Amino acid sequence: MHLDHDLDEKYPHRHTYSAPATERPDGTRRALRIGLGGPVGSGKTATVAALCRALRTEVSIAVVTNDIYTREDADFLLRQAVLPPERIQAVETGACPHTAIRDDISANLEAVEELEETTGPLDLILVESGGDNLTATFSKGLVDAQIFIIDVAGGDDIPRKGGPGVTTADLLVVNKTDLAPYVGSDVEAMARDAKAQRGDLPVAFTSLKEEGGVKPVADWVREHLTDWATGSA
Ligand SMILES: Nc1nc2c(ncn2[C@@H]2O[C@H](COP(=O)(O)OP(=O)(O)OP(=O)(O)O)[C@@H](O)[C@H]2O)c(=O)[nH]1
Ligand SMILES: [Mg+2]
Repeated sequence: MHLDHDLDEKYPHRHTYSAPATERPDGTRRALRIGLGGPVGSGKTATVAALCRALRTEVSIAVVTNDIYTREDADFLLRQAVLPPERIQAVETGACPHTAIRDDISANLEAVEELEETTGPLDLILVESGGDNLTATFSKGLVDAQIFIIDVAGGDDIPRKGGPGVTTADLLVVNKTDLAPYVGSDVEAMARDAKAQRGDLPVAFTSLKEEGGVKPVADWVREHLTDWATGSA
């Protein structure tokens, strides 16, 4: 009796996606997919908007947003006209945001693939998760790299608390540094704690209210795009 097989059929695995193919049918490299996650209100959409403005003349970009019941973030990006409308797709998760980026990624994969088909060839697709908690991370079947965004107003003990986003994201962003004096957050202590949690993994400090404030994140994305294009990522 094939017990394992029977169980597989009865309880199909939810993590059934393997890493997506990195090449298009014509042999060229598909778009680099970067996920942006982090707590509610930390500045994910503001970072996406600033990245689009910084990079849209250099590379071909599209965006997927995730909200629980609405299209708020996609509508914000449309109002801000950061990209042509056909390059912005909204996914309504209808459940905890991490479910749609980690457990059942089918709606997000569909959105990414549709963007590739209808607006491609693309160089970069940014996937913004709905705001969640410190445990939310993206499936490696959905994105090639992930950015975790926290902010100084959420409490300067967040890096010390760790969790998979803070500890393992390819880039940790500490946003809203302009607010640190007003909320009594110690940015240097956040940097020390982040270093202790992450070792050599990079951390960027941003204030998106300042002109060019997204530069450290944009530079990191540029580096990844170069590695991706040469096949070393
Ligand atoms: N002062 C200050 N405000 C910021 C900064 N970045 C974003 N904000 C503001 O913070 C609020 C939340 O920003 P969003 O970009 O919507 O945050 P989000 O992480 O996308 O939020 P959800 O998608 O709802 O989880 C908005 O009012 C932004 O204008 C910053 O660097 N400094
Ligand atoms: Mg948002």
